[in-house]
Formats: sequence, C-alpha cells, structure tokens
Amino acid sequence: MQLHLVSGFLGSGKTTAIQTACVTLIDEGRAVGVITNDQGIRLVDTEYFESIGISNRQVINGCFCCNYAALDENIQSLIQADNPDIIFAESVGSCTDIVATVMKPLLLFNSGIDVTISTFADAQLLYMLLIEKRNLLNEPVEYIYTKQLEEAGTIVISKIDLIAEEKFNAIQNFLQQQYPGKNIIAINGREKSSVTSWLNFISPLVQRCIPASLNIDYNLYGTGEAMLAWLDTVLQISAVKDDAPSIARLLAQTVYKKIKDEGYTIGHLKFLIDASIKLSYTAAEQNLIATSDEINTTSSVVVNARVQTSPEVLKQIVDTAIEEIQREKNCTIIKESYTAFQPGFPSPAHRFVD
Ligand SMILES: Nc1nc2c(ncn2[C@@H]2O[C@H](COP(=O)(O)OP(=O)(O)OP(=O)(O)O)[C@@H](O)[C@H]2O)c(=O)[nH]1
Ligand SMILES: [Mg+2]
Repeated sequence: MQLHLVSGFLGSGKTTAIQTACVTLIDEGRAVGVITNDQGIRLVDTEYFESIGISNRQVINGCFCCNYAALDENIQSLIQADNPDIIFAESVGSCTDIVATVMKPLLLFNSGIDVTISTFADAQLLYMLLIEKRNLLNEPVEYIYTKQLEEAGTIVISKIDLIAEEKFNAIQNFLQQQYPGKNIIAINGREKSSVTSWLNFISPLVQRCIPASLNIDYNLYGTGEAMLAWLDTVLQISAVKDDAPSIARLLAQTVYKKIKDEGYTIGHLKFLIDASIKLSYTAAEQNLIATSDEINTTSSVVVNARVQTSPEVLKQIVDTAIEEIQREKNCTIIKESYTAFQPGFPSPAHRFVD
C-alpha cells in the first residue's frame, strides 16, 4: 500500500489535487482513501470528501505529528474497511517537520506501507513571496512556509493555470537554485491529466526518496503557528424567502471583504454551503465550486477561517458580518459549535533525526 503525505501551506491546493487524484484512481478501479487533518473539529475538507463519496477519516484537534496515534489508527481503520491501494494523508497547512515526525515514524513502525511526501505551493503565492518579496506573512509564519518547501520530497507548484508563463519560469528558476537537486513539478490540481502526471511522478519514489529531517527551531515554528487564528463554526440560516443559500454566499463575501479591508493576510477562508457549494478565499485568489445551486428557506454553512491575526479579531469580524447580514436580509443566523483559537505549541509524539 502506498501512502502519499500531502503537505503545503494553507490553501495551496492539497484537497483539490487529492480529490482529482481519487476520482481518477477510482475510475481506473483502484481503491483509495483519504485522511484529512486540522486543528479544528468541523472540517470543510472532510465534509466535502464525504459529500462526493470518497472514503475518508479525519485527525482533528491538532496536527498529524502531535496526534500520531490517531493517524495510525485511521490508517488501520481505512485498511480494514476498504483495503485501499493508495491513501492520501493531507496535513494541516500550518504544519511542517513532517518528514521527521510523521514520514519516518510511519516507515519505521509500519512494514508494508510505502510513503512519499509532496509539498504543495500555490504558484501565485510563491511569486508574491519569493520573487516580489511581498510582506504578506509575518517572519515566523514565512519561516514555516520555507521549512515546508525545504523538507519536501517533491515540491508541487500548484494552480499553474492561474499564472503567466514568465512568472512561472521565474519561480521555477528560483526554486531550482534555492533547493538544488530537489524534485520540482507543476500541476493544475483540477485537471485529471495534470494530477495523473503528479501521481506517475511520485509513485516510483516510494522506496527511493526519503528526505532529510529538518534542522528546525521549534520556538520559531510555534511562534509562527501562534500568529495564525483559526475560527470554525456551523451557521444555520433561516430566511423569509427561499434565498438562504444566496444569503450564505453574501455572508462569505462580506467576511472576506472585511478581512481584506482590515489588511489581514488570509491563509484559507472556506465555506461549505449545504454540503454542495464550496467557497474558498486564499491569500492569492477567490473561488467558488458548486455541485448544485439550491433554492431554500434554510441553509447550513460550515465555516473554517485561517487568518494571520488574533482569534479575538477574527471572531469580531465574523460576528459583525453576521449581524450586518441578519439586519440587511431580515434573516436569522444561529451559530453552532463556535470556536476561535490559535494552534497549540507543536509537540510531536515522535521525532527522528538523521
Ligand atoms: N485554478 C485553480 N484553482 C485551484 C487549483 N488547486 C486548487 N485550487 C483552488 O484553490 C482553493 C484552495 O484549494 P484547496 O484544495 O482547498 O487547498 P488546501 O491546500 O487543501 O487548503 P487547506 O486544507 O485549507 O490548507 C480552492 O478554491 C480550489 O478550488 C488549481 O490547480 N487551479
Ligand atoms: Mg485542504
């Protein structure tokens, strides 16, 4: 069995590529499974995989490295349930040091599982951060971003459909110079042929590419994670007319605009409306994926916001947006399981240095 670890910064395209990969592999008659991971509890990614019928498990309340036993249990559970040929395990976007704390323990403790690690990086964000040297991330957060690239078995430059060729060439040259000898490929995670080229590239690497463990300053890593705020909630919208799903979209746009207006960098702001419409805002762009366009007097919205600010500020922004939309649209919005927090200090269960 192959297990592909998929790491990379918030919003870099991990879930999208995994989804395309799963659909492609299932079409070929292969059995697949996905393990999602987050610091929160109600996850847009998990509910999205569920809604499109892909076998999945989740490790919640912290990263794979701090919850290694839960990762292992979920791998065993997927094996027992579906005996998959391939499992994709997507780590939290603020997490790094995965080679030492997840990949090497998996290889050491589990015979019969071959492991690769791909690190995704959004082409536009790479350009903004590394070429234009824009000040989007606080220094400790940028430290996490660069450590993710440094430890990659394969760097996957994602969303190449959104970047001009000359900018792409500049990124590729930069990465080749910065990380000589590292595997670097580029994909459009929404396109089957492109994702297949990623799979064909990583599959033969299972026995041959075990990257070096990082030399990393955990204090700086922990400081970086603590500069990011997480906000998770499920909103139940009740409208007078049958426009609750469109109110949900307006709310998403309002939250996004407020965060932008106040100048905070978005890691990933995700909304899953009625398990069918996924709205996504990252540092570089905004996107809408709708599998159906419902008309209804009620709407259920899972919200996952990861933003470079404090939890208090993020909560204030979301609360203000909810109040505004309730007044403007004369609707009721009830908040369920509302949490706003910073990730805890990373404390891996295992760590293998070379
Ligand atoms: N145009 C384009 N959009 C993409 C591509 N890959 C991902 N996206 C979009 O980018 C946004 C973020 O993608 P996700 O796959 O959710 O990113 P992620 O890395 O899983 O995000 P987190 O799990 O929150 O860290 C979504 O709106 C995707 O539709 C791509 O190759 N091309
Ligand atoms: Mg994801």
